[in-house]
Amino acid sequence: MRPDLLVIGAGLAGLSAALRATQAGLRVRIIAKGLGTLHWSTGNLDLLGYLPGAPHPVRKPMEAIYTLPESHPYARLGPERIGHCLSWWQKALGAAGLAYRPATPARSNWLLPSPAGAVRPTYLATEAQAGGDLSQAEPMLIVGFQGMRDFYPHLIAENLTRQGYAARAATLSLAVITRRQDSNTLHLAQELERPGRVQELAAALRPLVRPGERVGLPAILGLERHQAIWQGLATALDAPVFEIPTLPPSVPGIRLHRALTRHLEAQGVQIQVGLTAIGFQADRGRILAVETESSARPWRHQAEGFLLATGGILGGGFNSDPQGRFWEVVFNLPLTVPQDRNAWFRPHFLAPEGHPVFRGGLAVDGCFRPVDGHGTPLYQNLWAAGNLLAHVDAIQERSVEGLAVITGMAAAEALLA
Ligand SMILES: Cc1cc2nc3c(=O)[nH]c(=O)nc-3n(C[C@H](O)[C@H](O)[C@@H](O)COP(=O)(O)OP(=O)(O)OC[C@H]3O[C@@H](n4cnc5c(N)ncnc54)[C@H](O)[C@@H]3O)c2cc1C
Repeated sequence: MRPDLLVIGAGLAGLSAALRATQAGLRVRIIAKGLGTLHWSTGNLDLLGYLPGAPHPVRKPMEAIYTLPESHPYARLGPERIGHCLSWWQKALGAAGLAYRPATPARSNWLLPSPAGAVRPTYLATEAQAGGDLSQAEPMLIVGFQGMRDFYPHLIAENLTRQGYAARAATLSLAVITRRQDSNTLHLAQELERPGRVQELAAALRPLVRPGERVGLPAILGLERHQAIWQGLATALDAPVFEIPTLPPSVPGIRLHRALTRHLEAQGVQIQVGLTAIGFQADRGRILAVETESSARPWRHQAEGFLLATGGILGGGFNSDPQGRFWEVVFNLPLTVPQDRNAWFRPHFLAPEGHPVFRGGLAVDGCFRPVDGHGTPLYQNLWAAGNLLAHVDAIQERSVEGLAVITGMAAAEALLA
């Protein structure tokens, strides 16, 4: 059946837009080349962690939004609308089986330990990661596993201690969880779901934990039965337990991805991964169909409205060539990225202002419709959201998930109006 809305891209922006549109009664279909980049993310929602050029994390992101340039998507929406989107999303995720917690005092950022022992500002934290709150005084015991790649408890504890947080480290044998030599975080999370494993892990941890300590572990505490495993371990240890996100594959990001896609599918949304959009058909300012690659001729997907959430250069929504040309791959929409390779980067790799290429993207109007150089919408029934938007460097300012969720929802609300 022809959908009311065809979403192109199954990352956090596309999924959040689909969630909002479905709950308003639209028939939604999602097509995507791949799964999106949620498997890389911490599973938390970063709203605004750093302001350009400022060395310290933002403590009050809603207040900091007033200092952003007018063209920034957050500045255009304003803190009230952003707050509304976030509480809606938090409720929807709760219904999908994933609980998120805001920090106290209200409308402030959590400061949580990163996998390098740095301080990571985030706005909505998973319950299991919130236990690492660095504003709490309880000392931390960071525990890793010998042979586990990319998680070094001594490095984390040393870096936290240097910044004034009470932390020490310990290492257990990986054999406590698995006999497999080449395990990644996903395998370990699945191993911990086997009967009896949590009790075995608690027995190995118990002699290490001192009274009053909280225990920080890599984020591997279960995939499907995460809540039961995390709480079961804390009960068995009689100590608070928290997760620290790891390098990819990131188990909390995978949990978020699964919760969202299952929730959408249960509401009748069709999600088709493996379809690469390569072109479109339009007539008199309206998109009629999007075309995807197939072995013979392109496959046409018709809908009333279209929402582009293909994620910019990292997600695959933009492409570039060695001459410096940068283009949007589905609708060939104009981009604000400098079309001269020499203008992409500043001379210093770690320039505090960031690099122009990362701030470039798709310019939209107040309703999230892509516009031409004069600010006029190019198509009446095309909207865009997520990391392909212009005037924001989401990785530098630590706003990746916030930008995806908030603009995804706001674009869906604009098309519903
Ligand atoms: C290299 C890298 C670094 C990252 N660093 C961080 C970080 O530091 N901090 C952090 O929190 N997160 C990071 N992330 C995670 C990521 O940016 C966010 O999780 C995510 O929120 C972006 O949302 P999105 O929906 O806009 O885009 P994406 O998640 O990128 O989704 C894009 C979707 O569009 C699809 N698509 C693209 N082109 C086409 C096409 N032609 N036809 C059909 N479908 C298409 C893709 O397959 C995908 O489904 C990183 C990701 C990458 C890849």
